[in-house]
Order: sequence, then C-alpha cells, then structure tokens
Amino acid sequence: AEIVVATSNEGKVKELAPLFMQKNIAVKSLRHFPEIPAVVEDGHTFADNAFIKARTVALALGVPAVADDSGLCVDLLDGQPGVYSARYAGEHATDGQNNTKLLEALRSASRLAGEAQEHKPVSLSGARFVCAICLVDAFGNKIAESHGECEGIIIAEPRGSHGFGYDPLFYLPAYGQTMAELSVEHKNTISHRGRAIQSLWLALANS
Ligand code: ITT
Repeated sequence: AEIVVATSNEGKVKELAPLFMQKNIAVKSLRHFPEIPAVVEDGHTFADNAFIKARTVALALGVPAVADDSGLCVDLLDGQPGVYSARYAGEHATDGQNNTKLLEALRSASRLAGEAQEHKPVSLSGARFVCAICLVDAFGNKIAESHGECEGIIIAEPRGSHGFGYDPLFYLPAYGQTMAELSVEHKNTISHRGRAIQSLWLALANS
C-alpha cells in the first residue's frame, strides 16, 4: 500500500517513512506533486493545521492523505514558537535561522547571555515537541487523528547532526544527548512524531 503525506519537509518524511513501513505502507511526499500549491496553514492549533493540510492535499489529488503538524513549545517563552515553529525567524527561514532566533529569545527572556560562553551546555528552559497527525479520506473527511509529545530541555550550544529543525538544541536528560545525536530509529521510539504515529495505529484499530 501507499499513502500521500501532505508535507514538503523531507526531515519529517525521513522519520515517517520507516514508521509507516512498519505497516507495509510506503509514503509519498509533496515532492512528487510539485503542481500542488503551498497549503495556507492558518489554523490556531497543531490539530487544526494537520487537518487543513491533509484535507487540502486529498481534495487536490482525489486520494486519501495524512499530515503531520508539529512544533516546539518552550516554557520560558509561554509555549512559543508553537504552531509558528517553521517560520519563527521569518517566512522562508532556515533551521539555522530559527535556532539562532530561539536562542536570542531565550537569552533575553532568561538574561543568561553571559553564561553562553561557558563550556558545558547551559540549560535555558524546559520545552516540549508536539506533533498532531491527521488522516483523511479521498473526499477530505477526517478518518483518524492523533497527538504525541516529547519533553526536553533547550540548551545554549547546538549538538549533533541528525534530525532537523530544533533537534540540535533539544536535550534529553534521560539519554544525555540531544535529539540531533540520536539515529532516526532511536528518535522514532521516543519522539512526539513516533508517539503520535503509534497513537494513530491505536485510534485506527479502535475505530
Ligand atoms: P510541512 O507543513 O510541509 O509538513 P513544515 O516544516 O512547514 O512542513 P510545520 O508547519 O508542521 O511543518 O512546522 C514544523 C516545524 O517544527 C519544523 O519546521 C521544525 O522547525 C519544528 N519541528 C517539528 N518537528 C520537529 C522535530 O522532530 N525535530 C526538530 N524540529 C521539529
């Protein structure tokens, strides 16, 4: 089987592909459908945006679709960047620009600027990654939705080269590593995305 994933983020695709492969489902991202215009994500919650993306793509292609809307919620920033995580530093911001912006916001919020020069990582704030998944049928009707979270700490110095987005700044005390230091397989067992997909299988089994 095959499912269209309503995403242009290849970092997500790299993690979602093995998760769907556990159910023998191959994923096809929007990279394969350049004709579909960019989806306007104007929802106020992760769940709203996941539904908007899945529905728009399903209606454009006439096939079922699944979407992942996710982001980073930082305690000291009252939950920001949240649904704005992808465009925190501007409309077409790179991951690097978003990470720089996050550290700037946290340093001014915590007045820890001086400590950033220390050698050991400085923990700036508690944070959580959040992921909402939505599956719709070919008519854009919701079939199932799910949610997953993962808690960590934002550190002042990036570590690791795997993953994407805010992973190098997201430290997991239980593992002594950042999310960017974990393999895709390991990340999938503990991440917001991995948890949301496991919860999607449960929702589908119970429906
Ligand atoms: P699509 O809408 O095309 O799927 P996007 O990157 O715009 O791609 P979102 O609106 O859901 O997707 O924004 C997600 C952002 O949250 C992403 O760009 C990262 O900055 C951050 N993010 C989400 N999951 C992450 C993860 O596992 N690791 C690091 N950062 C993550």
